[in-house]
Amino acid sequence: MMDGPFDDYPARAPAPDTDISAEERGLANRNHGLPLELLRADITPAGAHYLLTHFDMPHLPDSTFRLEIGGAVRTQLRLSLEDLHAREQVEMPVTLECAGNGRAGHDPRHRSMPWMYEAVGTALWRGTPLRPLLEDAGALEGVQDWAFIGADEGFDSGVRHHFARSLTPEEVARTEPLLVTGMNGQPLLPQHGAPLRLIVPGWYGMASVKWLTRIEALTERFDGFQQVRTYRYRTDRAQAGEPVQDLRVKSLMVPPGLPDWYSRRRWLTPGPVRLVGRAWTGRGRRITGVTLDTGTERIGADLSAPLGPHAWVRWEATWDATPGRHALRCIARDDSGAEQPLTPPPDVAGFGNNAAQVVDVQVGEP
Ligand SMILES: Nc1nc2c(c(=O)[nH]1)N[C@H]1C(S)=C(S)[C@@H](COP(=O)(O)O)O[C@H]1N2
Ligand SMILES: [Mo]
Repeated sequence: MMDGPFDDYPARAPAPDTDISAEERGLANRNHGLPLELLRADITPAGAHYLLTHFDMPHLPDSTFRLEIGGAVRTQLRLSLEDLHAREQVEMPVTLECAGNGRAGHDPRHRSMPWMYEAVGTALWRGTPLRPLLEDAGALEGVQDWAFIGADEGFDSGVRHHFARSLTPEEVARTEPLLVTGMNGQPLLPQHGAPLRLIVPGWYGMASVKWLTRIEALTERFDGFQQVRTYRYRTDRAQAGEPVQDLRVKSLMVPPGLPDWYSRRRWLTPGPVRLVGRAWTGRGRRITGVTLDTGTERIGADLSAPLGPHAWVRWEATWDATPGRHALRCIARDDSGAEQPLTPPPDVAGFGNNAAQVVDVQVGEP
């Protein structure tokens, strides 16, 4: 790895699970997760939605904000927030998950944001569909990619860049992204990309560029850092890898009983326990089942109606808790036949870890 412009850049060698670096602690304090007990809410309160911000949050006052659409287009556009609000508005529940969610479940672990299970949330996003706006700009012959460029800028691996991602015209047509100015009935909060962000339904969160200020039509494929140097599935660092895109099937449960403050281990009394959680998947696929595995039993969960084609479903199951220590797992399946694995899928950067959550519970007499 290059050092870039900095002296004494900290080592990013794979770390054993016992060794959390000061830099990882710094990232974990800037980027918080969803407290898992709030999985009970259909829509995640904006302040509890997970956050992942690579650089510094830019300050973009509403009155001077403009979105530019340029590059290989017939008509360059420069839109104010008023222009964007005057267009068709839609509101849609979308489940967002960070591609690095579960990274800390790998051993050894890639040094980055050390997520366990909590980098997921479902908000009601409000905005205008992207595709008609791109049609108004009009792609010229030979456009292969649309680049979405955020106002935030920094370094990674020695490369200075704005956070930016791209979608091909086919990916735009398939995912129907939104240009979002509202979240859960309120204006977008600064940490979630105010005043304007992209939301790409069904994809991991990196595609949903925050603080979006420029869209550019390109006659070649976009080669920005966040597109080609990271967010690739690799089992070896030397590989080019496959791009990280669609959400993998996954589920979580609200940890039952009473928590221990430090270890987060759970304590409950014997008898029936109602377990609740959420399950989600990508590409508009449907969750077909969730199984609660208690170590000795496998219990089929009841599923609620999905909130929308790109949002999680609620599941519930009753477990007759018996005295002793148990490892509870929930395992979801979708209509492509995919099912969550029990161990993390191999990936050198810890992307796409959809291994079943394990909740350690102690059942004891009251
Ligand atoms: N401009 C910009 N957009 C960004 C990011 C960023 O750092 N800068 N992080 C991405 C990543 S990795 C994720 S997971 C989501 C997180 O969105 P949230 O913080 O609103 O939950 O935003 C994406 N969009
Ligand atoms: Mo992310």
